[in-house]
Amino acid sequence: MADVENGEADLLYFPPVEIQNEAHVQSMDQYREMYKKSVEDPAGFWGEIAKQYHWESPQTGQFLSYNFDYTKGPISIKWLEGAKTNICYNAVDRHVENGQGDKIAFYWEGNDPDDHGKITYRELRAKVCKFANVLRNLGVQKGDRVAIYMPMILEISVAMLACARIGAIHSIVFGGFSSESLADRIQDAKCRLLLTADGVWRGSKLLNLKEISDEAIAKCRQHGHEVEKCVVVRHLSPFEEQVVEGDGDSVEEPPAKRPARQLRIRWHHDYDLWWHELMEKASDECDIVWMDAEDPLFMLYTSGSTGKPKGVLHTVGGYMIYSSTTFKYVFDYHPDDIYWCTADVGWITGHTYVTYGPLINGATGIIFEGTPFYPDAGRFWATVEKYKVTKFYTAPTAIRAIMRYGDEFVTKYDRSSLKVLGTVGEPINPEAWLWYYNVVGNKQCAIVDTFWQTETGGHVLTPLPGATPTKPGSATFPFFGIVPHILSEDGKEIKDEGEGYLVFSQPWPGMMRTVYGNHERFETTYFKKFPGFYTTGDGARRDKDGYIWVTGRIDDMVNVSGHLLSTAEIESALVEHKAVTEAAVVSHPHSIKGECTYCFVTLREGYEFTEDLEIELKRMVRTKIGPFAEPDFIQNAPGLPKTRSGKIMRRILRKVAVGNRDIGDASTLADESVVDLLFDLRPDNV
Ligand code: 6R9
Repeated sequence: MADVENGEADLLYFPPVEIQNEAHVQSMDQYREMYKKSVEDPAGFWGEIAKQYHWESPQTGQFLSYNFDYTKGPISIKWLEGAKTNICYNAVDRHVENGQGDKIAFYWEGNDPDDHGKITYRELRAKVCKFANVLRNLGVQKGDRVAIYMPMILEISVAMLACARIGAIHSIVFGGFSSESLADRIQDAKCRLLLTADGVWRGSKLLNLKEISDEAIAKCRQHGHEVEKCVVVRHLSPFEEQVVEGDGDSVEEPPAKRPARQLRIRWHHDYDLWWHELMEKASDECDIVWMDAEDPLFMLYTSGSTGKPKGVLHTVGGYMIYSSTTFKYVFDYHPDDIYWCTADVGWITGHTYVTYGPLINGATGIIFEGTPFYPDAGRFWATVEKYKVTKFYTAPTAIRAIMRYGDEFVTKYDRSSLKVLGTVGEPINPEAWLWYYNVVGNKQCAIVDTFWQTETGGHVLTPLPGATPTKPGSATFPFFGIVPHILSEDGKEIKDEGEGYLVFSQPWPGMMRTVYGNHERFETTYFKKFPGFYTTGDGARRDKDGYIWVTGRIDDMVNVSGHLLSTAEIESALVEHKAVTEAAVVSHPHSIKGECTYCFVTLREGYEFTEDLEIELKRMVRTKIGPFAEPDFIQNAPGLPKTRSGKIMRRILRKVAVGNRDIGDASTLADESVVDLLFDLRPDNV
């Protein structure tokens, strides 16, 4: 067991010699030299890297033009404007043309360990071409948005690449979101096409994605937005289908592979189409649409502090260069690697480090449908042994959850293939870091704690496996091209040791370009707090050795198991319940999830706070947002601590949530007695 208290966490962990000797970057001196060039001459540095990819025609405008200071005009970021390329061509065709067609692009590992598959680059090219033709036949054109609501199956990457091939903008919605969240995102992006699957097993839970999709389509219709077609992958019912006539629609009740796993889905002849039927008829050759480097590639929604999610927009050229370069250096990629990122493609980590980054490098990756606990808590390491995984990337919340089951689930599997172990999504506590290092990595692996965001497109603070001495819990230093600063509340730079707001002063190729359909929101959210800087929304501390430690969100955002949720979004779900007049949600520490949500609800006259109501309220949040957003704690709050101007003092609610009566200065409160009452009503089970 890691001995955090005895100072193990304060030690420096140096790169293992074998990793260092074959690494792309082998020392801090080499890192510093490359870093210096990347920030002093971004056009030279990235221009050199850009030569590795195929460009159909050279850039015509400037290599880089930008404005980070809204007082001087609109915020804009442009890399390689005028250059024509296609990310699908670079991720797939290029490798086939270079003689790598027989290399495995992905292994697919199903929820059930007996379910697996694989696809070579050549086969992937054929599938992508077919589906790109399907999209074209359905009338999808360059610039159209396509919604994707799919599980972790090969088709999700095929769908992304097919969109990219013809210049359609994909908008993936994570399979754990509710029909309401899906409908909101479809409408915001004005998608006319939805791609989904019948359903998926996650551990021992069955998710009927088609039913959720149907509900979302119906909700869109109620709001006057028409989803014209829904393409459904037959995933749980791979064999002969049976059609049972229903009332009006027909109900498909196909025999499942395993009898216990039958899934009934409703079939709507006006909009539903089977993926496999469309694919059968489509040609496996499809022309590439050459895109401007600054054309949109995809949008991905992330929580906004006002409650309404933001469609983060990424563009083709910069994202291509950045996703692949961070992949190459941060995982120290070599052609014989077997790389596994456990993230769902529905999140940015899956976009950049399951699909695009690895494929652009020609890597062999794994798409994993299951969970870390099915069939048991050894699943990750059984899978590492099965495929001889060399580079592994997961979230601290998964590490903490697995740790609880004891070391044996890890040590009984052969992990000697592992070289680099990555984490992402939230700060990793030193204890989990040390367990990952000592037990999983057997002290033979480099740990890379990678800090980044949906908005940054790829890693921005991270160690490099062959170069950076690491400290448990620190994301260490900036990646190439990233210029971090720590600012105080009044915008003063904290140069040496100290803590404040984490911001960046220069653009990098993979950063977001705008919020889809709302450039003003982009400017306000990220650029108005400190003119001239991109604000991450996170706090950070620099220690005496210059290491950066990300301390967590400083806006009204909660990071539950690595998923960012806005407290405002949960509050608005709660007040939709007829019993609730007001709600205030704060973050509460959680030993596995990192953080969880603690909700205060003020009830309407005539309603009583009961266990049933608590269950109903939790369900309300599940259905409005998604199962992963379900609150852990709900507390009755006859009143909320407010300032005289009516602002809820969340700082005080956070103290109530953890039962800490040391609430500090409460003099600005309109009514101080409310605080004592809240402490008295605090449930015992917290
Ligand atoms: C990639 C991703 C972004 C937020 C980010 C921060 C937190 C991510 C972290 C980390 C500390 C790390 N975060 N990685 N905090 N150390 N290594 O997770 O994107 O879903 O947009 O979340 O996650 O708070 O601002 P996204």
